[in-house]
Amino acid sequence: MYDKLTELEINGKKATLKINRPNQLNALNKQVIKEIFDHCLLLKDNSDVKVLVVCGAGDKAFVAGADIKEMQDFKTAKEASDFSQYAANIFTTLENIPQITIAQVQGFALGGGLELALACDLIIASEKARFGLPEVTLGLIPGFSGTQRLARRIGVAKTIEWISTANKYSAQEAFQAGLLNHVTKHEELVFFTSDIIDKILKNAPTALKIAKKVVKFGSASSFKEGCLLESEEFGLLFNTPEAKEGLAAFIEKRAPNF
Ligand code: CO8
Repeated sequence: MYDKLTELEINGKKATLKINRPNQLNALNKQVIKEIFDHCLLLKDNSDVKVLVVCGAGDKAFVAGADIKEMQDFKTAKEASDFSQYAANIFTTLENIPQITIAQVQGFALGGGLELALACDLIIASEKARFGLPEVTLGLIPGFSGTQRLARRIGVAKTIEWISTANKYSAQEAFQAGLLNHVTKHEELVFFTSDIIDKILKNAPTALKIAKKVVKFGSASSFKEGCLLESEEFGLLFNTPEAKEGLAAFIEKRAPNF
């Protein structure tokens, strides 16, 4: 029996996944990665939960990267490469769960920690957060799909600069680069995130899920294929009770009851 290093708390339509190793700045070891996977499987089949917040315990770090101490024990290139692929697949599972996911970043999001945030739909950070991919200082490169996800989020040129300089960027700089959805005052981070969640939860649940699915699909396929799926899904939604209620509520000048 071992202690859990993560917590999944479900509260009605909202879930919170906390990485809980504050003494190690929430570094991602194999156990944490496996627990993230287990939580994703649970959420994938939970149609009551609409929003997931991913956060790190303590005030100092969201996640300070993959667990460097554990990585040092890797014996072969294959072991390292297999772990990289395993974790990258789990981050893709997280990316594709039906819930809208929000990384709530209050401190360091470095290396694998930034890669975890990148697997979330939105990133909201406090002004104290720091971002970066310092792997080259260890003689490595990002290994949890950061080379790919960061480039898709902020562009190839900035990504190569971020990786090759290993700089740590302030929340303001990360916002300006296009990484973040919002920067808040440190003490307002949780409140601000809750406010966004309340806005999301007012809307039609099936439409939320389908919107995420279509945007994600389109970002990995051609414009034409994305538009085709959008039209198909638009048609399917049109026949749902939620759409009938939403349209009727507008005409009747009342709030919809989803
Ligand atoms: N892994 C393991 N332990 C860590 C990590 C980490 N990434 N980060 C911090 N810790 C530990 C420290 O060792 C220390 O533990 P202890 O008290 O037992 O010595 C504790 O957390 C507190 O950390 P510090 O004393 O270092 O705190 P500071 O305030 O002095 O510094 C920093 C904070 C700047 C965040 C510093 O801890 C740091 O630089 N951490 C490492 C950041 C980093 O390089 N991250 C990238 C890691 S590599 C990676 O993520 C690759 C992902 C792909 C992997 C693919 C697998 C095959």
